[in-house]
Order: sequence, then C-alpha cells, then structure tokens
Amino acid sequence: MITLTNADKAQILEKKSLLLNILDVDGVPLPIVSKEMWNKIYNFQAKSDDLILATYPKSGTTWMQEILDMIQNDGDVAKCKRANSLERHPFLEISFPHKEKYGVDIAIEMPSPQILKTHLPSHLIPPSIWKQKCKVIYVARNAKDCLVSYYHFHRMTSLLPDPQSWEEFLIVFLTPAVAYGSWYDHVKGWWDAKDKHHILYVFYEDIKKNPKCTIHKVLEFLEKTLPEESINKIVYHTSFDVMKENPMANQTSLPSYIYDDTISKFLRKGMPADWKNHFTVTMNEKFDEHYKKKMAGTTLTFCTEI
Ligand code: PPS
Repeated sequence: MITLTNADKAQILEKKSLLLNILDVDGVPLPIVSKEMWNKIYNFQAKSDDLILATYPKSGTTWMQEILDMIQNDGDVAKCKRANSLERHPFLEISFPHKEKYGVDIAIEMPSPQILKTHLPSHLIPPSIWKQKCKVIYVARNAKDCLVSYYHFHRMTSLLPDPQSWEEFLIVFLTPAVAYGSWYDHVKGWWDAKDKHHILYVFYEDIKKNPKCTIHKVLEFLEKTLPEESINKIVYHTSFDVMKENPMANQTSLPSYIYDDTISKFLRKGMPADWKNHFTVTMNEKFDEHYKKKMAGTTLTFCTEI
C-alpha cells in the first residue's frame, strides 16, 4: 500500500494544492499565508534570551511548553494558568483565524525573556536565532505515534485538510504532502543541527518514561535550579491526566470551528504505542521497510513503545 503509483501521486498532489494557505518554501509545505509573511518570519530578529521550542507537529510541543512555563515561573501553577498556552508563547509562523495578529508579530512585541514555539525545520529557522546563540529545545517523537496523532489532529481541526481515510493519510504522510513536510528530514535535520548550535534534543518517550529526569536535563540546559518540591509540582501539573483537565492547556478554549473536540480531543491519548491500535501487520511491515531506508546512516534512534 505504501508503494506509490502515479495515480496515488497525482491524487496527493491534488490534495496538496487543496491545502489552505500552504506555501512551498525550499520544498517544504508551510502553513503560511504569503511570501511576504514568510520573509517577515525568516527575518525575525531574535533576542539572545529568547528560548526556542521546536518540534515536528504532534511531538509533545504543548507538553514541553507547559514544562517550560512551569520552570520559568518557579513551579507556580496559578501563573501558568494566566492564559491559554497558545497565548502564553508566540507560535512563530502561525496565524489563527480567530486572532488578529500573526505569531511573528506577537513575538516581536512580547517582553523578554520569551518562549517561542515553532514547527520549522532546522534549515528554515530565522538565522538571527543562530546568530544570537539562542537556546533551543527540540522535542522528537517516534514516527508512528506522530503520524497517528497528526491523523487525528487533521480530523479535528479546520486548519488542515480532511485526512480522508487512515490508509490514505498514511500515504500522504510518507509522500510527504503534510504541512511541515517530511518527519524524517525534520528529526534528522535537528539532530545534525544539535552539534553546531545550543540545542537540547529531547524525546517524547523519555519524558513519558521519566518526566523528572527530563525536567532535570532541561533545568541544567537552562542553567537553573529549583527545589525538589517545585520539580514534583511540575511533574504533577504537566502529567497527561492533569493537563487534560486544564482548560489553559487542553485547547478547549479555542472556538470549535478551529478545534472540534467532539471529533477528537487535542490531548487525545498521550501515550507511546497507540500506533499499535492503528497499523495492520502489513502496514507495519511496509512502514518499517520505508523507515529503514529513510533512517539509514543516522545515529538517531527512537523507541516506539516504553
Ligand atoms: S501541536 O498541535 O503540534 O502543537 O501538538 P503537540 O502538542 O506537539 O502534540 C500533541 C500530542 O502530545 C500529547 N500530549 C501529551 N502526552 C503525554 N503527556 C502530556 N502531558 C501531554 N500533553 C500533550 C497529546 O495528547 C498529543 O498526542 P496524542 O497521541 O494525539 O494523544
């Protein structure tokens, strides 16, 4: 099924052209309204104390955002409930239809130190981020769970096209005709970038396995210390079950025409290996074959279950 026929490709290209506000930048489909807006994003002037949170979509961005906000606010839960996570940290390249301002415009106005969220691949990051030697935290999640989560996200959001069937979306993901392009290029690009820049590369599965250990790594990277009591509070407040009930983190405050959580929740399953509930044996074999080819030659490895 993953072997693409010409008819498959034509169908996918047709779907790609149906994506709303998708701009092809250097071969990567980005959900950006215009070339002018892209120029503004690419020329964004970062400040040296901006902290960048970069991820491929559905890799645990919102989770790490909550962890970072809790760290920045010394474990003060009330402060972290000051606004929806989308308001707390500008999303560099995104404009939400219910908002007047673009992420980059909010970022320009936001007082320092700020946390900036992005799904951009490493080679499309505004160069000022590297020039200012900003710290970057990259969260990566295994491809199978990312794909499943992205599929359900496409179902529930009007920002992205209808994924059609699960089988069809799997092909679209691998083509790759999804927003932000290839998962492989994204995770490998950032993996290579970590040797040249100030990047902490974190895995979703590791946070799940041992959240405290990841929080310690993040603290060390940020050159910050917190009392054990605050760290315990962060572990609790950022656990899936607690975040799921937190309206400032679970995205239920967004209009339902943007995120329709009667179709699928934004905080949906929150665990590794949900792919097992979606992949057939044949799909899995084909996927593994494709994966092996694409990941050949990299030292980057992932856990697909914990
Ligand atoms: S987005 O739209 O790209 O910003 O989405 P993102 O936040 O990167 O990813 C959403 C998935 O992360 C899961 N999530 C969590 N998992 C475990 N623990 C916590 N606290 C947590 N918070 C968010 C969320 O449930 C989505 O994954 P799925 O597999 O769909 O549940």
